[in-house]
Amino acid sequence: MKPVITAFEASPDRGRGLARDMRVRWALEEVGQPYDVQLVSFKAMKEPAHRALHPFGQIPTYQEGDLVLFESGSIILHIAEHHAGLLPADANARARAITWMFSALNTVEPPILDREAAVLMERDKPWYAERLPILEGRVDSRLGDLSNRLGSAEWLDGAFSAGDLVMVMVLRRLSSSTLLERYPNLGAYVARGEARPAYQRAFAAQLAVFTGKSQAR
Ligand code: GTB
Repeated sequence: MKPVITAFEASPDRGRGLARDMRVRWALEEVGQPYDVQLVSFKAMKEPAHRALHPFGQIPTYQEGDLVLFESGSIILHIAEHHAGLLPADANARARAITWMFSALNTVEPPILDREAAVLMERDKPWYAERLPILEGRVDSRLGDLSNRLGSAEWLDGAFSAGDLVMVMVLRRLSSSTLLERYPNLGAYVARGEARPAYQRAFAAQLAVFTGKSQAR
Protein backbone atom coordinates (compact mmCIF):
# COMPACT_ATOMS: atom_id res chain seq x y z
CA MET A 1 0.00 0.00 0.00
CA LYS A 2 1.35 3.41 -1.00
CA PRO A 3 1.88 5.57 2.09
CA VAL A 4 0.71 9.17 2.22
CA ILE A 5 2.77 11.77 4.04
CA THR A 6 1.91 15.36 4.84
CA ALA A 7 4.11 18.36 4.10
CA PHE A 8 3.84 22.14 4.18
CA GLU A 9 1.78 23.63 1.36
CA ALA A 10 4.07 26.66 1.60
CA SER A 11 7.25 25.82 3.48
CA PRO A 12 8.87 28.80 5.19
CA ASP A 13 12.26 27.45 4.11
CA ARG A 14 11.36 28.10 0.46
CA GLY A 15 12.27 24.58 -0.61
CA ARG A 16 15.63 24.28 1.14
CA GLY A 17 14.65 20.91 2.54
CA LEU A 18 14.76 21.94 6.18
CA ALA A 19 11.21 20.99 7.14
CA ARG A 20 10.87 17.52 8.58
CA ASP A 21 8.96 15.98 5.68
CA MET A 22 12.35 15.99 3.92
CA ARG A 23 13.67 13.35 6.34
CA VAL A 24 10.73 11.11 5.68
CA ARG A 25 10.90 11.62 1.91
CA TRP A 26 14.62 10.75 1.99
CA ALA A 27 13.95 7.56 3.97
CA LEU A 28 11.23 6.51 1.53
CA GLU A 29 13.52 7.19 -1.41
CA GLU A 30 16.38 5.21 0.17
CA VAL A 31 14.21 2.11 0.44
CA GLY A 32 12.54 2.63 -2.94
CA GLN A 33 9.03 3.00 -1.54
CA PRO A 34 6.77 5.24 -3.69
CA TYR A 35 4.59 7.63 -1.70
CA ASP A 36 1.97 10.32 -2.09
CA VAL A 37 2.10 13.73 -0.49
CA GLN A 38 -0.81 15.65 0.95
CA LEU A 39 0.06 19.33 1.23
CA VAL A 40 -1.32 21.12 4.27
CA SER A 41 -1.75 24.83 4.93
CA PHE A 42 -0.85 26.34 8.30
CA LYS A 43 -4.56 26.85 8.93
CA ALA A 44 -5.58 23.30 8.01
CA MET A 45 -2.78 21.93 10.19
CA LYS A 46 -4.57 23.15 13.29
CA GLU A 47 -8.03 21.91 12.29
CA PRO A 48 -9.61 18.73 13.68
CA ALA A 49 -9.12 16.68 10.50
CA HIS A 50 -5.37 17.12 10.63
CA ARG A 51 -5.20 16.94 14.42
CA ALA A 52 -6.76 13.50 14.13
CA LEU A 53 -3.52 12.52 12.39
CA HIS A 54 -1.18 14.68 14.44
CA PRO A 55 -2.17 15.68 17.97
CA PHE A 56 0.13 18.72 17.88
CA GLY A 57 -1.12 19.98 14.54
CA GLN A 58 2.19 19.62 12.71
CA ILE A 59 3.77 17.94 9.71
CA PRO A 60 4.93 15.36 8.82
CA THR A 61 2.41 12.58 9.28
CA TYR A 62 2.43 9.15 7.69
CA GLN A 63 -0.62 7.13 6.72
CA GLU A 64 -0.43 3.56 5.48
CA GLY A 65 -3.78 1.82 5.44
CA ASP A 66 -5.10 1.92 9.01
CA LEU A 67 -1.78 3.03 10.42
CA VAL A 68 -1.31 6.72 11.21
CA LEU A 69 2.02 7.93 12.55
CA PHE A 70 3.45 11.29 13.52
CA GLU A 71 6.99 12.20 14.71
CA SER A 72 9.55 12.04 11.93
CA GLY A 73 11.87 9.79 13.97
CA SER A 74 9.15 7.23 14.57
CA ILE A 75 8.09 7.37 10.92
CA ILE A 76 11.65 6.79 9.73
CA LEU A 77 12.09 3.91 12.16
CA HIS A 78 8.87 2.34 10.88
CA ILE A 79 10.04 2.67 7.28
CA ALA A 80 13.48 1.30 8.17
CA GLU A 81 12.01 -1.68 10.01
CA HIS A 82 9.74 -2.65 7.14
CA HIS A 83 12.14 -2.27 4.23
CA ALA A 84 15.73 -3.23 3.54
CA GLY A 85 18.33 -0.52 3.20
CA LEU A 86 18.27 1.66 6.30
CA LEU A 87 19.11 -0.72 9.15
CA PRO A 88 21.75 -3.47 9.25
CA ALA A 89 20.62 -7.09 9.51
CA ASP A 90 22.93 -7.85 12.45
CA ALA A 91 20.94 -7.27 15.66
CA ASN A 92 23.67 -5.37 17.51
CA ALA A 93 24.55 -3.19 14.53
CA ARG A 94 20.83 -2.50 14.10
CA ALA A 95 20.50 -1.44 17.73
CA ARG A 96 23.51 0.86 17.33
CA ALA A 97 22.04 2.46 14.19
CA ILE A 98 18.79 3.11 16.10
CA THR A 99 20.87 4.57 18.92
CA TRP A 100 22.34 7.06 16.46
CA MET A 101 18.82 8.03 15.38
CA PHE A 102 17.92 8.78 19.00
CA SER A 103 21.22 10.54 19.53
CA ALA A 104 20.58 12.81 16.55
CA LEU A 105 17.07 13.64 17.79
CA ASN A 106 17.65 13.76 21.55
CA THR A 107 21.24 14.90 21.99
CA VAL A 108 22.38 16.79 18.90
CA GLU A 109 19.19 18.44 17.64
CA PRO A 110 17.91 20.09 20.88
CA PRO A 111 20.79 22.58 21.28
CA ILE A 112 20.59 23.34 17.54
CA LEU A 113 16.87 24.09 17.88
CA ASP A 114 17.43 26.20 21.00
CA ARG A 115 19.93 28.32 19.10
CA GLU A 116 17.67 28.54 16.06
CA ALA A 117 14.71 29.66 18.16
CA ALA A 118 16.80 32.40 19.73
CA VAL A 119 18.11 33.61 16.36
CA LEU A 120 14.61 33.64 14.85
CA MET A 121 12.57 34.94 17.77
CA GLU A 122 14.73 36.58 20.41
CA ARG A 123 16.97 38.96 18.49
CA ASP A 124 15.24 42.00 19.93
CA LYS A 125 15.62 40.88 23.54
CA PRO A 126 18.08 42.76 25.76
CA TRP A 127 19.82 39.54 26.73
CA TYR A 128 20.19 38.18 23.17
CA ALA A 129 23.85 39.20 22.67
CA GLU A 130 24.82 37.57 25.96
CA ARG A 131 22.75 34.41 25.43
CA LEU A 132 23.71 33.60 21.83
CA PRO A 133 27.34 32.61 22.60
CA ILE A 134 26.07 30.35 25.39
CA LEU A 135 23.66 28.61 23.01
CA GLU A 136 26.35 28.36 20.32
CA GLY A 137 28.77 26.91 22.85
CA ARG A 138 26.29 24.13 23.59
CA VAL A 139 25.94 23.35 19.89
CA ASP A 140 29.69 23.46 19.44
CA SER A 141 30.23 21.05 22.30
CA ARG A 142 27.99 18.46 20.62
CA LEU A 143 29.60 19.04 17.24
CA GLY A 144 33.08 18.61 18.72
CA ASP A 145 32.16 15.28 20.30
CA LEU A 146 30.39 14.08 17.16
CA SER A 147 33.35 15.13 15.02
CA ASN A 148 35.73 13.17 17.27
CA ARG A 149 33.58 10.09 17.05
CA LEU A 150 33.14 10.26 13.28
CA GLY A 151 36.86 10.89 12.71
CA SER A 152 37.73 9.96 9.15
CA ALA A 153 34.92 7.41 8.80
CA GLU A 154 32.40 7.74 6.03
CA TRP A 155 29.35 7.05 8.22
CA LEU A 156 28.77 6.82 11.97
CA ASP A 157 28.82 3.04 12.31
CA GLY A 158 29.79 1.08 9.23
CA ALA A 159 27.40 1.32 6.29
CA PHE A 160 25.00 4.25 5.80
CA SER A 161 21.96 3.81 8.04
CA ALA A 162 18.85 5.57 9.30
CA GLY A 163 21.12 6.92 12.04
CA ASP A 164 23.17 8.77 9.43
CA LEU A 165 20.04 9.93 7.60
CA VAL A 166 18.64 11.58 10.71
CA MET A 167 22.02 12.95 11.83
CA VAL A 168 22.72 14.51 8.42
CA MET A 169 19.27 16.13 8.44
CA VAL A 170 19.84 17.49 11.94
CA LEU A 171 23.24 18.94 11.00
CA ARG A 172 21.73 20.53 7.89
CA ARG A 173 19.74 22.80 10.19
CA LEU A 174 23.03 24.61 10.79
CA SER A 175 23.42 25.43 7.11
CA SER A 176 22.64 29.11 7.61
CA SER A 177 25.28 29.40 10.36
CA THR A 178 29.06 29.02 10.36
CA LEU A 179 29.06 26.54 13.23
CA LEU A 180 29.93 23.51 11.13
CA GLU A 181 32.98 25.20 9.64
CA ARG A 182 35.23 24.25 12.55
CA TYR A 183 34.58 20.60 11.78
CA PRO A 184 35.48 19.78 8.18
CA ASN A 185 34.76 16.10 8.68
CA LEU A 186 31.16 16.93 9.67
CA GLY A 187 30.78 19.23 6.66
CA ALA A 188 32.04 16.42 4.41
CA TYR A 189 29.69 13.97 6.16
CA VAL A 190 26.68 16.19 5.43
CA ALA A 191 27.86 16.60 1.82
CA ARG A 192 28.12 12.80 1.45
CA GLY A 193 24.55 12.46 2.65
CA GLU A 194 23.34 15.16 0.30
CA ALA A 195 25.12 13.51 -2.63
CA ARG A 196 23.15 10.28 -2.28
CA PRO A 197 20.74 9.79 -5.19
CA ALA A 198 17.85 9.14 -2.78
CA TYR A 199 18.52 12.43 -1.01
CA GLN A 200 18.60 14.22 -4.36
CA ARG A 201 15.25 12.79 -5.39
CA ALA A 202 13.68 13.71 -2.06
CA PHE A 203 15.12 17.21 -2.20
CA ALA A 204 13.87 17.75 -5.75
CA ALA A 205 10.38 16.56 -4.77
CA GLN A 206 10.04 18.97 -1.86
CA LEU A 207 11.55 21.82 -3.88
CA ALA A 208 9.00 21.17 -6.62
CA VAL A 209 6.25 21.92 -4.10
CA PHE A 210 7.76 25.35 -3.56
CA THR A 211 8.36 26.08 -7.24
CA GLY A 212 4.87 24.87 -8.12
CA LYS A 213 6.14 21.98 -10.21
CA SER A 214 5.01 19.26 -7.82
CA GLN A 215 3.20 16.25 -9.22
CA ALA A 216 1.79 15.45 -5.78
CA ARG A 217 -1.95 15.36 -5.40
N1 GTB B 1 9.16 16.32 16.63
C1 GTB B 1 8.36 16.53 15.43
C2 GTB B 1 8.89 15.63 14.30
O1 GTB B 1 10.09 15.29 14.33
O2 GTB B 1 8.12 15.24 13.42
C3 GTB B 1 8.43 18.00 15.07
C4 GTB B 1 7.51 18.33 13.91
C5 GTB B 1 7.64 19.80 13.53
O3 GTB B 1 8.35 20.58 14.19
N2 GTB B 1 6.95 20.15 12.46
C6 GTB B 1 7.00 21.51 11.97
C7 GTB B 1 5.59 22.06 11.91
O4 GTB B 1 4.67 21.40 11.53
C8 GTB B 1 7.60 21.52 10.56
S1 GTB B 1 9.28 20.93 10.56
N3 GTB B 1 5.44 23.33 12.27
C9 GTB B 1 4.18 24.02 12.20
C10 GTB B 1 3.59 24.22 13.55
O5 GTB B 1 4.12 23.71 14.55
O6 GTB B 1 2.56 24.90 13.59
C11 GTB B 1 10.12 22.28 11.47
C12 GTB B 1 10.63 23.31 10.53
C13 GTB B 1 9.81 24.28 10.04
C14 GTB B 1 10.32 25.26 9.18
C15 GTB B 1 11.64 25.22 8.83
N4 GTB B 1 12.18 26.21 7.96
O7 GTB B 1 11.43 26.99 7.39
O8 GTB B 1 13.41 26.28 7.79
C16 GTB B 1 12.46 24.22 9.31
C17 GTB B 1 11.95 23.25 10.16
